[in-house]
Amino acid sequence: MTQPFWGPDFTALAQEDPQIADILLAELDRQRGGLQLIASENFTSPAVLAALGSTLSNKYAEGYPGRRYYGGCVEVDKAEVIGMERAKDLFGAEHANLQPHSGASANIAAYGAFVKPGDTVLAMSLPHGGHLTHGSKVNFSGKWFDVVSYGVREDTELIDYDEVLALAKQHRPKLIICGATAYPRLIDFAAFRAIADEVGAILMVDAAHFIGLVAGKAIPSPVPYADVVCFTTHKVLRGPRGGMILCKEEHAKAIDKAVFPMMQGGPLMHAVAAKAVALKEAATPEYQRYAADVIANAQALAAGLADEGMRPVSGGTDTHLALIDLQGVGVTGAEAEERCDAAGITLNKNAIPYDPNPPAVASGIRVGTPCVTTQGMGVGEMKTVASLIGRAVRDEGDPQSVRDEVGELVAAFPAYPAD
Ligand code: DSN
Repeated sequence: MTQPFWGPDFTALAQEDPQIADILLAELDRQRGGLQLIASENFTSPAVLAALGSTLSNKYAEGYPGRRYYGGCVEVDKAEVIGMERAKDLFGAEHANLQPHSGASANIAAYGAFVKPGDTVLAMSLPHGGHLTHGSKVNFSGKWFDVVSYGVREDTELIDYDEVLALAKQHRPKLIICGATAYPRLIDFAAFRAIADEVGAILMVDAAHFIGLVAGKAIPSPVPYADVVCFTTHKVLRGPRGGMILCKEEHAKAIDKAVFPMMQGGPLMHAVAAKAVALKEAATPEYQRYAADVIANAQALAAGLADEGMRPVSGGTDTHLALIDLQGVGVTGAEAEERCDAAGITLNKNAIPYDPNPPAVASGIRVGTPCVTTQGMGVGEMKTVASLIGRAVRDEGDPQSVRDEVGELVAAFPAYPAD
């Protein structure tokens, strides 16, 4: 095989567009130079990046393998078929669609396949950890559907399955959604299946946050229980930015038609190929160890933050993320995000259940361990990370001294090492 001319160096870009080349290099420095604790981010592999930066980006391929609306799809067809087969094998799914451009696009397609504007949908409320696309009034989901929300109990901060059942019986939704962006605990998919069956609803699992843990066999899978599972590919799963859908064979046609032509035009074939690469990586024993380590690190980080006087919502985590209530240290989420940023620690402010503050201020932060675990950090380092966050959040001393220690820590576990 000949060496592709677009090989992984910045020379052509740096010569043609130094402004953008500088931004790419500065962003690489930023990712390497600080602690990346956004629960929905990861460091994808050089192989995935190579597929993303490939000439597959040039190809229009509206349709599906063997049924395209353009000529010249012979090679991209192969990539998509390989990716679909890998997804079905990895997750034990009957059908896979790799074309959604994002998690939100995947969710729009699932709505499109199963409900019509005005239909009733039951989903987790955003302030309790759900997602914008689960019925927020500012999102298509809240504008087009009659969305009823369930939340977590105030005393346990866990999903109240009795409330979900009661709401389902009262409102008879056509679609029930489970899955969240800031819920640190396992979701009982069997309970949701039983509730959906009781009222004759379709069960959609938005697995964007935790699908990588499922791929690594570190937590139970929603696939046997759900009619449809939607997710992003760039979180714990460590693939390219993008979305994916798994479903039962009986729903395959409806899902495929909802992705294209209802919701999208041409698929991003470079992203589809990169998803295939990530799925191959996720099928390895190394990835399974990684997924288990992500959870062990999140648990160690939550415990370390509790030692710093910051309360993990629900008492801890079963997954890759912890939601931390800062009311005990008298700092808002917005202040904490800003102070951590100044110290080279990237995380996000986050509403906690029953939050007295508005979302732009928030009483909590969300921390996740996909990135630091990819870097090779373990539970020992999580104690250090917790202490650095504690000093930054409490604004003790000079943020530069925390920043210097962050720099030393990440230098020992470099993201994208040079060799
Ligand atoms: N924005 C993602 C997150 O950070 O959880 C969800 O879409």
